[in-house]
Amino acid sequence: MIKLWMMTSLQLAELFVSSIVHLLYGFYIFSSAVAGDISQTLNDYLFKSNVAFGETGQNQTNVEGLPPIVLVHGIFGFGKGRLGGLSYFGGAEKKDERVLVPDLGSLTSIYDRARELFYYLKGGVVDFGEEHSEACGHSRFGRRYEQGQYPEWDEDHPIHFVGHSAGAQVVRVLQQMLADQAFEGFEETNENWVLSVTSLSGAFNGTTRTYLDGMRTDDGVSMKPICLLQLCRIGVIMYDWLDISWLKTYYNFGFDHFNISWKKTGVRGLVDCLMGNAGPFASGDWILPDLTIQGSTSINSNLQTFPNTYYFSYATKRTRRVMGMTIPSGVLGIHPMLFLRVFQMSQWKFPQDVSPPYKGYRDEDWQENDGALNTISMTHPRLPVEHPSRFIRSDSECQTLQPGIW
Ligand SMILES: *[C@@H]1O[C@H](CO)[C@@H](O)[C@H](O)[C@H]1NC(C)=O
Ligand SMILES: *[C@@H]1O[C@H](CO)[C@@H](O)[C@H](O)[C@H]1NC(C)=O
Ligand SMILES: CC(=O)N[C@H]1CO[C@H](CO)[C@@H](O)[C@@H]1O
Repeated sequence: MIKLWMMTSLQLAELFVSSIVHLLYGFYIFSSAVAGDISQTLNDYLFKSNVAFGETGQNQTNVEGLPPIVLVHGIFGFGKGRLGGLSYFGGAEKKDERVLVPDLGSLTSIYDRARELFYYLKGGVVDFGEEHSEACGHSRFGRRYEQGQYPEWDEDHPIHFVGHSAGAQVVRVLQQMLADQAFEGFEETNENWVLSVTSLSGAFNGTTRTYLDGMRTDDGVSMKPICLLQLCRIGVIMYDWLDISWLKTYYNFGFDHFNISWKKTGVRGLVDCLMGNAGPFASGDWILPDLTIQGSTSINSNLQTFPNTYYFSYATKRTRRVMGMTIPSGVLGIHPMLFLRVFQMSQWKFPQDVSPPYKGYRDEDWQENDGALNTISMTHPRLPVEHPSRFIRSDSECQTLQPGIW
């Protein structure tokens, strides 16, 4: 009894600490974006320079030139134009106008992101597909992209994709959709529309962090009743229901196709969402279920590594092994928000009483991590079948590039 009580209070304390840390961090990002914008505006106003800032015309495409590079963000990520002048990719999109940074929603599912990404590039109204949208209870059609960012996109004008974290998986799903001709009205798509995929800490095989944040270990789809993700769920529903337009242009979770706004659902809709009868969290059509080991396995079972595409992946870790134990690699050099998670993930053990997510699962394989993902998940797709790969320590080992292998 006392032991149970101790465990519960320890868990509550942990929940309290992690929610405060995450809230503070979110607030810090948000306020630095606002501060950045204000100082930029003041600057422009005080020192009106005769150099044109920002957009240099609408010439984003260049048929003769090199293929564009599309940077795909991960969870809680955002594209160009969100959070004011802040850049998710450290300003990479400012270096060249052929670098594109789409905004795919920060908590939307991998499937929905891949659909959105296609129309962002090709242009048109986002079509989530009839079957999927019915199953998940959202509108079939989403945002309209009047002008695609790369309308000439096809087999002869392929694109380089760079995906961070969940973004890497989004690109793989998109490539499979292209191969499967899954976009109505675009029957000529194929896998060779993708010239290369570069994954930065890609979430290929899921992450044990999802369980620490509150996903259930037995199914990998639903949440525990009390956890960080539940707080996040309530926050997101309120944010979307209140639908304050300037806030939403600033930061958007990407659930507009679920019609959560009070203008569309009223108070009853809010109650329905909060009770878990409607919305993305009810149907599981959001990012976390896609990032559990079970979720990734089910996505991966339909994804191929294609022979003509170049695949690169960069894996990261913030742990080291000391006397058979995996521990965080240091106090400095790890972001304070991630430190606790690096530690927790390095100690993570799958509960004994539920069946492991796949045959041959071993806790020690999953202990190396960077606070968000397990290193083993980042190198190449492995679940449910291992895809071809070659481990490279330094770029010099990789003289000639070879397609069809990670
Ligand atoms: C856009 O590109 C075309 C051809 O590449 C060029 O002729 C035109 O001047 C460019 N326009 C702008 C606004 O840069
Ligand atoms: C959401 O609202 C739009 C119109 O505002 C409607 O066309 C669509 O069917 C609605 N979707 C759902 C899932 O209720
Ligand atoms: C961490 C990891 O790689 N886990 C597994 C991913 O999937 C394959 C196939 O089931 C396993 O062999 C890996 O061990």
